[in-house]
Amino acid sequence: MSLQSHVLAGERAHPGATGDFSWILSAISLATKTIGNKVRRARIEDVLGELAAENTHGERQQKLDVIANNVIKSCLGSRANIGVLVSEEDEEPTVLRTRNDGGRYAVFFDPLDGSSNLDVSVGVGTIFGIVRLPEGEKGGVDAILSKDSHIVAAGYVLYGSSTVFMLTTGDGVDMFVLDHSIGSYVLAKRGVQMPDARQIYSINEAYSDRFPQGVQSYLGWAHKEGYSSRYIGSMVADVHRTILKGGIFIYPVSSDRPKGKLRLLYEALPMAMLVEQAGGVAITESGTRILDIYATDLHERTGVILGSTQEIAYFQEHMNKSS
Ligand code: AHM
Ligand code: MG
Repeated sequence: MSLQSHVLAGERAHPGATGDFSWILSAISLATKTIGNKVRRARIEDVLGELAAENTHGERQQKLDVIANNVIKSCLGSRANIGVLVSEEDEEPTVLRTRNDGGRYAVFFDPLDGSSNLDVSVGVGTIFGIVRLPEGEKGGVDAILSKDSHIVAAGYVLYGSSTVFMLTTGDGVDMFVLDHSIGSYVLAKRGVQMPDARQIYSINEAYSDRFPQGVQSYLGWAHKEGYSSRYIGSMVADVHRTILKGGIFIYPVSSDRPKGKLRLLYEALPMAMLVEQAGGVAITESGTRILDIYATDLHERTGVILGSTQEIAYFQEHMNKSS
């Protein structure tokens, strides 16, 4: 079954569905196929490497960050039910239309996460979350930061040895793989479930000395227990492995990054929704459920700990003991 027919079938099963999702998801599907193609051809088309300029967060942008951002914005920009687009690459949101003019949804995205790995052909990905905007007059940033906005779908596309699309609309996680011969995402697994336990941790351990005491204590314990370490440094690839094989992914706050590195709206929240829908847990180091955090700033950062239920329980024991 293709992604398109899967989404349409899901909508048909819900009386009163407006077809909004199929419109938005078909735009995301088209955008990610285009980005995947660019990623595969990047060396040939000479679009690897950094741009001379930094983005608004003071980070060096890769040429492909900008290309991927433009692709998504042009695909989503034509969908009449989208009110606002929020991208990691743009300081300001793109406001397309107000809620009263039919802009029922906001889409958050990181167009090309892990892009600094592109030069060495490591898997990178696109992350997105779809948020239903509250009724009323509000539009733009106010609507997104309102406590009445709810994430209703999330997903990522991993451009790896195969191109994988993981999607949740709140009813489990489904995995699609791009069949290049027909140009469609085809359903590979319905109802993906994360294993409850697996002795693998995924963290940039070189920063250990700067992590909170509880994180250091957890790592010391995991060493003694014989855990394995797997860290690609590309969130989509690390989270994808964690969902399929189990284990724990940790990007905590640190003394030099007191708010963490990863972004709440377009990295942490979509991944948290996927992980929970796959039967896992997604929290901050203080134990707050990521899906319960409301952003106060579009580009807000947060610590991210997600993974198998048992592994998160072990992690929390160490955090609680050290607090
Ligand atoms: P980016 O959005 O600028 O690509 O940064 C996010 C990436 C994640 O993919 C990954 O988990 C993390 O940065 C790796 O950071 P570090 O190199 O500090 O381990
Ligand atoms: Mg990113």
